[in-house]
Amino acid sequence: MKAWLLLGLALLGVACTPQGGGGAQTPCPAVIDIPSFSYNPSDCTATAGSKVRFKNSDDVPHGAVTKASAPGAFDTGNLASGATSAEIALDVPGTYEYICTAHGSSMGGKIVVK
Ligand SMILES: [Cu+2]
Repeated sequence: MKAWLLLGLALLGVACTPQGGGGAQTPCPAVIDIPSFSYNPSDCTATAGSKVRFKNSDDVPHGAVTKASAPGAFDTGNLASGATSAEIALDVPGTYEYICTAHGSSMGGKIVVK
């Protein structure tokens, strides 16, 4: 009985071991969508030199502006419902944390540029 319990715990331990580490890394799409007071995807990875746009699919204005910690700055300004931003060049590697131009840090996301 006790041996089975130990075996079970050992198997559970193997099953819970992270594979590869670092967690899920979603590649950034060409357009990051803003469907409803959130970014989709809100956390993605891009290659240095690539470009991204933001599209507001919500029915109120949203946008995206980098925090001061970002290695490069961007600011889409407020995007009206249905509007898509200009292309944003992601040239400098690092973590670009951003928040909403209209709603501040209550909406946020990040792009990791490698
Ligand atoms: Cu917003």
